[in-house]
Amino acid sequence: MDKQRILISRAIFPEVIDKLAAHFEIEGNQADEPWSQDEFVRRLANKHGVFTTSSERIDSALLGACPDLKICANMAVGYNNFDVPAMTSAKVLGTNAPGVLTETTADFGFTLLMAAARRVSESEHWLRAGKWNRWRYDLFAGSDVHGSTLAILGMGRIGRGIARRGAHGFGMRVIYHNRSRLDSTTEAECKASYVSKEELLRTADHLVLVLPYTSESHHAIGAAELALMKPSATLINIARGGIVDDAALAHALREKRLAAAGLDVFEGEPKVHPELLTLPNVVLTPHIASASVPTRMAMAHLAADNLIGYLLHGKPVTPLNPEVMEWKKS
Ligand code: 8YV
Repeated sequence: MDKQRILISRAIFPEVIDKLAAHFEIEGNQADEPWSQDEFVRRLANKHGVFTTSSERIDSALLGACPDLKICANMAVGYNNFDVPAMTSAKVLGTNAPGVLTETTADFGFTLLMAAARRVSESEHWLRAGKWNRWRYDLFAGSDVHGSTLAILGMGRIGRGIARRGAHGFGMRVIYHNRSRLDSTTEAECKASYVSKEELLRTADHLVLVLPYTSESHHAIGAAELALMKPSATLINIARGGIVDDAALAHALREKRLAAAGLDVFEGEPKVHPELLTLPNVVLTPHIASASVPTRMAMAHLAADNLIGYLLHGKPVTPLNPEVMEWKKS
């Protein structure tokens, strides 16, 4: 029997390519060329599966042009790049990569929190610019992390990882808001108390965003929400661009309505709002929260295992729309 055909849309670890090549006929993109959506669709038109990152969009137009497609395996826990209802209608399975990146991403949430609160990037730039000629009592004095109030918006796996770090490692008081409240055992493990979104914003010393991006969470933090926050507070976004109104955030940071921010994700990334680039009180990183070598490797292997599991055995590891499996394409 002929091997099934898959597209790997971006450069990826060679060992993951080898693993997939043992089972499939592969078209890859190890040169990591930026493909237009048309180019992506053209290459996918005769494939049975695709390995995606969150940069590739799976929508109904693409699905209509790819009649053989059975599975899209995202190397990401977030899947706002997938139109899941359209995939379900087209009998195309979607899979994501949950679990394997939880702790690494929670580590990075804390990295940004510490860096923003203690003004790490700002002070390093100043030092490198040769401006350090003497000590001063208030030199880059920031806000404390230990013992402060850690507020988490979105309390999935990563949110809970951040809560545990804050409560157990830094003696922080942890509050959270989520679509649904956690059970009391999980709340106790995380030492986290459920509050309304308004109380979360008003009380936060450090607010960390870890919620998925959907039409409801678009601009969940805009000018009105920022106005509720303490001027001494910090805001950390490791979730998705578009959850924060970046223009409103830049304005609040410039006006010192908010002390500092740490951002790993941006509206329209890799473009960054030009005003954010000019502000000293924001730490900016290029969507690297899950980027430890072991974790990126685990994410890539999980996406590959989903392709192999589904296309060869009908058993994906982490399906998003498992109902598709009942009437999958032959
Ligand atoms: C990925 C992420 O690195 O998993 C996610 O949802 O945002 C990141 O961990 C990125 O999306 C690449 O696919």
